[in-house]
Amino acid sequence: MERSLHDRDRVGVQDSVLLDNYRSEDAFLGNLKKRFKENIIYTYIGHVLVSVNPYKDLPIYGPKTIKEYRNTHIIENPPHVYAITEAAYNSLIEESQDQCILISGESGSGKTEASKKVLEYIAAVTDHRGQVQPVKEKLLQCNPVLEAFGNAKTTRNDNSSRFGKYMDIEFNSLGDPVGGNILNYLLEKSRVVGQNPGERNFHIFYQLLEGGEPELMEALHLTRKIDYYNYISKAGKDSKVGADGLNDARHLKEVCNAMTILGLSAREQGEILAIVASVLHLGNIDVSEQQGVAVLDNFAHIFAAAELLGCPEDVLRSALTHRTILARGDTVTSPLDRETAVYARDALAKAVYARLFSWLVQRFNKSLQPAARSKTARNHLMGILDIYGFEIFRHNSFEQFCINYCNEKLQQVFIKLTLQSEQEEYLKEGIEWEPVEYFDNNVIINLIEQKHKGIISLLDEECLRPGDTSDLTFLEKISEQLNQHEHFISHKKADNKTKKIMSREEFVLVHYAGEVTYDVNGFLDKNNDLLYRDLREMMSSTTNNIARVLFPKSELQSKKRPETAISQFKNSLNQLMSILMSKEPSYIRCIKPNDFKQAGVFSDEIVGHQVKYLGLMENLRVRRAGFAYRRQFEQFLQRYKSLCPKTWPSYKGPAKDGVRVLIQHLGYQPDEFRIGETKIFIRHPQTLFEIEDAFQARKHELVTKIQAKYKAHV
Ligand code: AD9
Ligand code: MG
Repeated sequence: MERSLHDRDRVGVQDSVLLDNYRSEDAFLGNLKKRFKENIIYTYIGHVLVSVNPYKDLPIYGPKTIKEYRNTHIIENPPHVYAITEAAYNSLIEESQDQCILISGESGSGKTEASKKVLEYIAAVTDHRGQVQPVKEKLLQCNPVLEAFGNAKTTRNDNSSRFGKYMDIEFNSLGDPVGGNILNYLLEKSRVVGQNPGERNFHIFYQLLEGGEPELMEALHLTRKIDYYNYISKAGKDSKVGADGLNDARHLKEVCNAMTILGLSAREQGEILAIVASVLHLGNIDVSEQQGVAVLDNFAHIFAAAELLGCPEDVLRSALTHRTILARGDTVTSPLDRETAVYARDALAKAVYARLFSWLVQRFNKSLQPAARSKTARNHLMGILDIYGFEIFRHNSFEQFCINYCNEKLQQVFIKLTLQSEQEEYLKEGIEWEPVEYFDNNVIINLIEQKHKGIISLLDEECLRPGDTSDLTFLEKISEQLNQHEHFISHKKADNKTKKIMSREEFVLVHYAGEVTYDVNGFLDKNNDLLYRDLREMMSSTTNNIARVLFPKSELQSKKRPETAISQFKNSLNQLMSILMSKEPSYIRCIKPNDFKQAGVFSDEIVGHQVKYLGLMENLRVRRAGFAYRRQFEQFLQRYKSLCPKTWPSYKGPAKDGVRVLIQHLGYQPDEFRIGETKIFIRHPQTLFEIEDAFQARKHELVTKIQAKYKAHV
């Protein structure tokens, strides 16, 4: 294991701040690569952890390593996700500060794995009195269920999260976890009814078909043939076999077991699986057309879906082929044509599944509620954010637009909390300092979310505007109104200026992470997210108890038009931003070393691209241009006072003066430190390493002395 700074040739430096040539991207990449080749996947930029996905199991996790990191300061051990977690946990306990750990990076870079390590660490180091075991167990068991329902195999990642997740863990004043709360963001529900070649639907469908006991399969009217079901086998032969390395049958047992631990009754679990099975049956209901009117075929599946959801078969049949509109108190019912009926069927499947997913999260939250909160002591929260990374596919649609918009917002948090706040802190503390330039992506966020003028407003307007609107009228509108924006390229501008080859159904956004070409097809439909009234009405009176609560009657009675998908997303993201901004953040920036999910392969080009758009070089420059370490006077003095006879065993007087006395005694040169208003700033990590070493030696000496005294006394 990497131990110290002395082994730089072989394993590089553990904090990029220590690189001689810290401005050079090559030096930064070279350092990551050197370490990666030695199976050292973690590197710091100050307190930001950079993690390169090894694509193989490394012996760097588990109880023994956790012990090594417990109660240590971040600088005392090699970089690790445990070190970041320890630091955050420590700050939560010692300084009563709410924390959040923000994990970012593109698809397949290791975010979800990192989030699990954070949780694993917290679970391992808390609750020594054995009082909150059930809470810990529940927190850990949320993941397998959420992954079964919300993750899928994509071309990028065999276990790709297709939803965003923010999990708060609530700690009591003793530092033990007493509860939790999960927020979920925008499940990619289009996947329920179709996937790209080589990809799969959500894991749970395959788990059920592979792992369901014979009686269950019979009750759900399912056969084990995956390619028999349209919704899960459209993507070609890859989807028919289990995803590489995924053991679907075994996972189903884990999922059910986890649900039991989370307090879901056998009845609830049965109803959940019935809903999952109903989706498979819905997908197999064929629709044909006779004289312009949709006709449903395949009775067995209509029957099965109706039974599982708990509605009369004829009601389902009619709701899938008719549409009732309320107009001034009158109801008008008209038959659907084939295309619209297929749309209605798919919309029902997507709505049922996505709402089930949100219901699961709510159900877990109920189960994770703290038993009782103390009236006197405030509990503290540690949030873990694991949300989809930036996506650039060959074909990008509404989903990628939402995901990339979300990443712009997170980059903004990173800028505000790291780059900007770092600079502001120098100002506030009155430390002289030369500002570092960085790209502020606020301009792109404005392009997307500015009221009336931004893409979201224009999209909503097109969705709500009566008359002949379509994806193309939306494109026309944004092309006209945003043509001048430097981060927007319409096909018109592309033709004239950039000579970019774009179809007339596309637009390009120049994201902070790169250019993405979006195809507008489906934007309006997906944003409207329409589910015909007949289907909602039917669902609100089913006898499957869970299905019924997914579609409350109040929704039908509401006169208000439901919010569009993107507006809902925007609001929930903005809420998330304020949650994050109110906490002390820690960062894990995940990097994918190659595009082939392969161990041992480090592509300079692919890593270089991520380093660029994650803003790591800017991060490094800001960090390096300033001071590697800072601490409040009180904390600094408290830790190191024993190193100076004038401050030990006690020091009376302001902490600031105590710090001055202490560092004078230690012989610091004027350039090595600055005294701010509330904190001391130390320029180089080495200075800190030295004082920390001295402190450890002194501690050892004092402990030995006390022990000797005690022995003599006895
Ligand atoms: V996505 O945006 O949800 O598509 P993630 O979450 O960033 O993506 P994930 O954590 O799922 O990626 O990692 C992808 C795969 O890389 C995992 O399934 C593991 O096989 C592999 N991985 C990631 N991190 C580690 C690690 N620390 N050690 C070993 C890892 N393997
Ligand atoms: Mg993930």
